[in-house]
Amino acid sequence: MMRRKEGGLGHRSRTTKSPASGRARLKVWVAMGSDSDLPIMQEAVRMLEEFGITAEVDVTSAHRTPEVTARLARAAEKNGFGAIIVGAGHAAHLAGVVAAHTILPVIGVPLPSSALQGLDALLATVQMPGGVPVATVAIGRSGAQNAGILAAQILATGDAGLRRRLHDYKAGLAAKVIARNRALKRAGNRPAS
Ligand code: AIR
Repeated sequence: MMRRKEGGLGHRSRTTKSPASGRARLKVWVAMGSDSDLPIMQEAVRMLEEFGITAEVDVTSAHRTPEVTARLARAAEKNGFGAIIVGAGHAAHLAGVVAAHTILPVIGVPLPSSALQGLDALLATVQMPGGVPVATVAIGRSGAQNAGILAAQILATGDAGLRRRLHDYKAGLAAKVIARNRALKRAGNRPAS
């Protein structure tokens, strides 16, 4: 299971081989500013697991452990990661700081942990200066979920098996909506109680 040690490497898992290509599969690093962020960031991990992607999770803070954050970000490429998901709340500089130290794609998840309900984190994460991109998703749980899917889509550009799983996932989403619409019609257009 994941350890939630600030600054230390959290959940570790082995590098797996893609049966199709024989190449080492790329992992996704999931970093967050505090263990209080974990209940929401767990959504990103859940999506990655659904697509069979290995996730490693760390708590590391741009403000409280700046050196550790820089070291982990610099090491990510050689440690076998293909994409990075970063969640933080308040004055959320973590995604930008990680992006400053790596050429891997960084997905930022603004978290609603402050009195401003994530609007502060959204602006801090999305408003990056030219040259240092952070692909920012929605505030909170949907954002964390989409960050997991987006990371899978990034890795899928080089992985046919993962592309198939993403096609299946999309087909599953559509099937659910169609089934709900049928149920609504059966219930005479009334919501199920
Ligand atoms: N945070 C931690 N270090 C820098 C920032 N911006 C954020 C965390 C969390 C919030 O501050 O990402 O959302 C509150 O953290 P805590 O540890 O006080 O619960």
